[in-house]
Amino acid sequence: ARCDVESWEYSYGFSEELEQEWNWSEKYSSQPEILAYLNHMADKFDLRENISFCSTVQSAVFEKNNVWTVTTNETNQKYQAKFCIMATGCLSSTNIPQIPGLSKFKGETYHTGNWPHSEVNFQNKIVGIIGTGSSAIQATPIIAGDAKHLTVFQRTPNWSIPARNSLADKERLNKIKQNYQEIRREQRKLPLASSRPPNRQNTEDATPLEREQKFQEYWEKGGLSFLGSFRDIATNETANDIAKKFLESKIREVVKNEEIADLLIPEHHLGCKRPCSDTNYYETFNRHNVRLVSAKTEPITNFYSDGLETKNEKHPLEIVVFATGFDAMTGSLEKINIVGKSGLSLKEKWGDGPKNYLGLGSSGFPNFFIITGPGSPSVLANMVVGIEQHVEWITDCINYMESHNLNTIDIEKEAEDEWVSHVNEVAKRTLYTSCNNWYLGANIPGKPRIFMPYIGGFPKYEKKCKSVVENDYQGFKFT
Ligand code: NA7
Repeated sequence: ARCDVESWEYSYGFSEELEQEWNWSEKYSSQPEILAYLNHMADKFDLRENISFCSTVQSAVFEKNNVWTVTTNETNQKYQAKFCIMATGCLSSTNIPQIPGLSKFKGETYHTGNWPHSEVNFQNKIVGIIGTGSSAIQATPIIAGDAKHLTVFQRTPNWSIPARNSLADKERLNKIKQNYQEIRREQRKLPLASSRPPNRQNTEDATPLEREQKFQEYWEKGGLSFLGSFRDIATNETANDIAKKFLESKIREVVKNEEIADLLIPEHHLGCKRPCSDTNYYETFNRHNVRLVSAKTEPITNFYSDGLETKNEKHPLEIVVFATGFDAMTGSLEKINIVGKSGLSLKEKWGDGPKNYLGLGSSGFPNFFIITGPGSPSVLANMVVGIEQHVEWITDCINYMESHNLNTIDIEKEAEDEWVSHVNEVAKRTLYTSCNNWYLGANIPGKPRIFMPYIGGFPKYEKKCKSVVENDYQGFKFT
């Protein structure tokens, strides 16, 4: 898997030295290179001593004496601290659907979000992949190149734009390095906190020829920036339909079999399910060793010892890859028993959806912060910028508390309620609530349907966070 924001900007900006010494080898780096970068950073800043590895946190409880007690599973070890910061990630709690008979399956199974560190060998194997989101769209062409046969089990097709990954342009990177801080400042002024300014024109203000040229221009740039080809794609149905027609024609140009192309073309609004950025995804369906099975006619019913079954057919398989996504944004937080001031757990409090203020914390949970929590731009902006902005805000807040001898910070309930309704109201102005997506929690059976990330854009959000501080931490209360 690769990042879907260019690597030079999908990287930390807090250290000029780190920025200058690190060289990305590709436009969109792959997982091993991103991991190498993180390891380099851990060494450079001597972080390993402060990390307790292989620790699964079981509970975090706010005690009467205003400290958090955190307990880990493996060693049942307890840690105490004044502040508890959750950096558990938006897409880290994997979702494996409850398909009957899975325990009977004798072959190998993997989840794309929980991949083994040792190599998985697909050579000459009969493989099935379940799902057609971003992870599957990236994995499918690579697995197809190795496997004897690959069956892609598709429940809902997704829109995907060629990433146009390439080796890094060294000259361009050197220019960026000369001006890195300035570029990063400019980046934060853009809705997605990423370097490509969207086109400010509305689709219907352009002539058909201008539209075609603009779509082509953004399509050639590659990746998710296609969504910025016109400013109203995410909000206006007609504009969205026009963009979809363009992408449909691109899929049909590549996929030779018309029936397969029909199955690969999504119905939902472009952007509603997070679009994907691929390398040779559609081309893969022209290969002789790849088959697409659509749940429209052939839903998966169960596993058996040698494969899985769909409505009318048995599919013998040696390896099954679950590319079935995540319990996004709240999953990892709710797996931990987080108990606040009144003895209520975060999971109980969030039973109807994640009640939060600015995505930074939740009322009744003092001295408790969440990095890129629900209610913040998080997954709808450059994640690394979102993380750094939260780290800066939380660090400043802790410094403020320490320098003013303050014991606790909590959130006013009214401020929280107002923020949650604002987040929902902004989302309703877009087309992003019109389909079943993980932003709404709609991929997890029983999860409340609430639009979780803040879609108002990174600059507005950052401004709000700053103004809260300038107004004496408006919406927060201290003791
Ligand atoms: P996604 O985007 O949530 O995709 C999961 C896929 O798995 C999606 O196509 C689902 O179909 C499919 N799925 C889930 N459960 C089932 C069952 N039971 N049967 C068949 N198919 C199923 O996860 P990814 O890991 O690809 O990407 C997550 C984000 O990571 C991505 O958006 C980027 O931001 C990075 P559905 O659409 O629900 O019908």
